[in-house]
Amino acid sequence: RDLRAQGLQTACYSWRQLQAATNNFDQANKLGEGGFGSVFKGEMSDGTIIAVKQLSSKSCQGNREFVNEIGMISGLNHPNLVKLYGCCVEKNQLLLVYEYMENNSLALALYGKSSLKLDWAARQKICVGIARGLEFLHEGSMIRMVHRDIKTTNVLLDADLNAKISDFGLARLHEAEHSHISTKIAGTIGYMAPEYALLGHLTEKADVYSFGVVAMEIVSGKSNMPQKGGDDNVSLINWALTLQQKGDIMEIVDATLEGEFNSKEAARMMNVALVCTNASPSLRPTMSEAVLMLEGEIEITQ
Ligand code: ACK
Repeated sequence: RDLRAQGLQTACYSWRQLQAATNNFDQANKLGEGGFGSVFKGEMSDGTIIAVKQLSSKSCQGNREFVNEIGMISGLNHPNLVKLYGCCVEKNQLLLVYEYMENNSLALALYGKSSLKLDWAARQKICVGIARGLEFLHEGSMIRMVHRDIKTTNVLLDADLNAKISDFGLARLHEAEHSHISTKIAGTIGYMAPEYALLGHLTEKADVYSFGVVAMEIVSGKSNMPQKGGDDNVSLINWALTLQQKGDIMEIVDATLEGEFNSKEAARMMNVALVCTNASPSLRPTMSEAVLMLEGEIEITQ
């Protein structure tokens, strides 16, 4: 009812269809779990492989994010955004149906046990892909949007290692030309822009900051997620800034890849990461500038 009231246009799947596709939500088909519930792999009768996100409980928060996610991305089409095929709201269930991403999340690719070997070319492609997806969200369609929760677990990789942004549960429309003050701060520690985390100032530049953290992780192979019991949430950024001041920023690059190191690509990604994580939002580039910087089309000025 909610969805129709909002005039949302998205394909509706029947419960029976999704039950058949996932073999009755068999645990063997479970791709993983998030704060919202579980994700299952499925195959439709026409052979399309899908990922089905099932909301675990009917908590108000989850419900709101579910409806928000449909509202935000139904109809958005971009090669660097995970495609929402549709949803199912039958039998008191809330299910979202997405295109299936063969190579799981970027976090898993970087830090998982059976991590993919991502060479510099792959890392550059992933970094540019995320930047293009965000550029599209910010300025490429009729609506302007802030994702609010860009991090390595919310970037998924397809069979060809194309990066696509997922999880739009926290996304917000950019309502005004000027920054808007958010009363409820939501996002992930380690990725949140300081002006947003501390003051609630939400603009596209908050996503630019989170993107910078992700870019730094892609280059360094090190996570910026706070460690349990750790006391420094922004260790990676602090480390990079210290190295930058000393003039040896390249020390941060992933040691396992140093041998096959393409210094131009890695240096560019690292420098983009640094401008994007500038403490002052006005000194961060826009995402279209970041794309051009990554491609070497414009100079990076700190
Ligand atoms: O890193 P992962 O394997 O990739 O673990 C998470 C888990 O579900 C919870 O979000 C995976 N996941 C989410 N959406 C998709 C999708 N469209 N295709 C494949 N895996 C997905 C994600």
